Amino acid sequence: MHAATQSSRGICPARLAQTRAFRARRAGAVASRARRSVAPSASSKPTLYDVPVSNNGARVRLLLYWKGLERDFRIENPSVLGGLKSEAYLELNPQGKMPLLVVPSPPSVGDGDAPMDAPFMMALPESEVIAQYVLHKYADVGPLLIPEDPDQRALANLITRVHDVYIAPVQGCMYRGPMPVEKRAEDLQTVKKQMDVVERVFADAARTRRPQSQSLKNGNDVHDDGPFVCGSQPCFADAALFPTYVFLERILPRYFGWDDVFAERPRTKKWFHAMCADAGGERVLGEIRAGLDDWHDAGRWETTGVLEAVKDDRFTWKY
Ligand SMILES: N[C@@H](CCC(=O)N[C@@H](CS)C(=O)NCC(=O)O)C(=O)O
Repeated sequence: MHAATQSSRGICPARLAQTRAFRARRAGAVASRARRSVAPSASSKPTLYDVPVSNNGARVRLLLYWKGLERDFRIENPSVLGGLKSEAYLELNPQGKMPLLVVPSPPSVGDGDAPMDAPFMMALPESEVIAQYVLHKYADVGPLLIPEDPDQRALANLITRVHDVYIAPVQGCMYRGPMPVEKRAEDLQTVKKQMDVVERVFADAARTRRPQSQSLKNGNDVHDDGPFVCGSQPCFADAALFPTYVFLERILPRYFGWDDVFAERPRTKKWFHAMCADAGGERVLGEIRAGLDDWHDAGRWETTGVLEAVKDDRFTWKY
């Protein structure tokens, strides 16, 4: 399963042509056919539908990078199915959002390979659900990325929850539109508040590590100070939070005039820099920043009305 022999890059030309033909058929398929034909073709690998700039998808990609699982998954742009709002995609994820993981059926004994039109086993949307699936399904591959200490695990879950419930739903205020100026300002205020909440959780996580480290250090006031959410090793919470902070760190100064998104958030700052220095983090950083630069070059912040909104001095834009 972990061998690279079925990688789309290593696939034989005949199979590649077959796969391409299959994908072409699939893109034009009507919804009733999509459920059958959307199976991840000949590779029988799980397929992650996602694009590089997607912060929710980057949570899953980062876990794959950290675990060394990249060759065991295919990553496809949802455009191969006609886009997020196509019938074929909505059949798999009625929310019309990415990421989406399509897990193929296991090949039957003696098959050798999955048939081209094999039905998939499950279509799994929602980045946190996919993340948890990857963490548990591949628990024995690479680092565990789940804190063993229950206190640390609870705080990792909390930071993930704060991200998913309070930040991700309003992050669009930074780059989507048109949007009523009042709503944009209100959502931005929420983003600012939640950045403070995240800083507090970082502090709580460090505090819960302190007694153990103190005893290890013979009572000195030295404790495990990170830099990651749960200490010296990254976990799933780092993967959930970091891609969105790549958005915040790039967009808020550029378009909303913030001087420093980490001012008065020293723990978050230290964490962010550690994540940027991490090989997997650096990779995700590059993927997302390149996507944001493309958006910039395409004039996204003009067309969505962001630049116009921040001229409205009835509201606070710079925190
Ligand atoms: N709760 C979902 C949110 C997914 C989400 O909003 N994805 C964005 C990309 S990061 C998307 O698909 N946006 C396109 C759209 O909403 O049309 C998750 O965590 O997966």
